[in-house]
Amino acid sequence: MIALIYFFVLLWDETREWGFKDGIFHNSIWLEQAAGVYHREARTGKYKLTYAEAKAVCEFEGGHLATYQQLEAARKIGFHVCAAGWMAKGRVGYPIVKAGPNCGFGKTGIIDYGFRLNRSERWDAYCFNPHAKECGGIFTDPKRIIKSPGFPNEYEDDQICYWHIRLKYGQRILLSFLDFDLEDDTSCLADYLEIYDSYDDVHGFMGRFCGDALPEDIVSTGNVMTLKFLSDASVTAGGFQLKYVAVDPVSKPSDGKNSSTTSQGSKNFLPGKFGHL
Ligand SMILES: *[C@@H]1O[C@H](CO)[C@@H](O)[C@H](O)[C@H]1NC(C)=O
Ligand SMILES: *[C@@H]1O[C@H](CO)[C@@H](O)[C@H](O)[C@H]1NC(C)=O
Ligand SMILES: [Ca+2]
Repeated sequence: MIALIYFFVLLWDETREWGFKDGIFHNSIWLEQAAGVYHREARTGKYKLTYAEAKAVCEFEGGHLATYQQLEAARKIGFHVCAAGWMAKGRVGYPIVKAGPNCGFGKTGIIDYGFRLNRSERWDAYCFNPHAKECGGIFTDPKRIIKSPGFPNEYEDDQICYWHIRLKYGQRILLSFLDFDLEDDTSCLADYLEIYDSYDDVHGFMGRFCGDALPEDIVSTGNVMTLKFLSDASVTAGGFQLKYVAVDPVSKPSDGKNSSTTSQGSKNFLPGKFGHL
């Protein structure tokens, strides 16, 4: 049931319309440009972390809760997340770069909920960790193999990896799974791989996978994609290996009329349509 809900929660929003800079689509976050600040939510979803839990999430990854100043420094270089999270000292807020009606009350800046008296309230977390993470990465190569940590050996417990793929504007990303074996449970709450059609793990949810069935190919709608792998505290498995390749824009043959739209916006996954490059 939960898995079903996940599959239907496709959160589209205006972030896809963000600008382009240096040929790169900037729609949100990013580690490489967010000065070590990043957003985390609980494994069970949005707004589930108490202050103590938020702190533990960041510390588990070798960092700590970001200060207001660190979050603001990140925001100034493009870090934008529409989700309130704990900061250091029990402050709560979120960074808004681009004003929008659905987020931040039309304001930009750190939307500040202040220092919370009740630390049992549940929010997300903003962590600060300027050091490299132990798994994951940011890839801009036109093709690449992505493996779970240690593959072909089993992955470890308590792993959190984010891979952000960012290709040239106009390109799309075709993901094909080569090997797949994660701890199996019906809702994929223990270990899972999630795919987002976005440069963050908030928007554009495309699927959550576990077990040993090889998922179908997945094609992004834009030039960015995020993969998130989590393992819980017990039971591991063989892990996964997948490859992505850049799909260049198709120059539209005459469809009868000149459509100004590209394939963008179509929510279809088109495995095989472009062939495997
Ligand atoms: C603190 O927040 C939690 C979660 O929202 C709530 O259950 C609890 O009653 C609050 N405690 C106080 C003292 O307001
Ligand atoms: C499509 O656009 C080209 C140039 O922009 C034009 O020459 C051509 O006639 C157009 N075709 C149609 C079917 O509108
Ligand atoms: Ca596990």
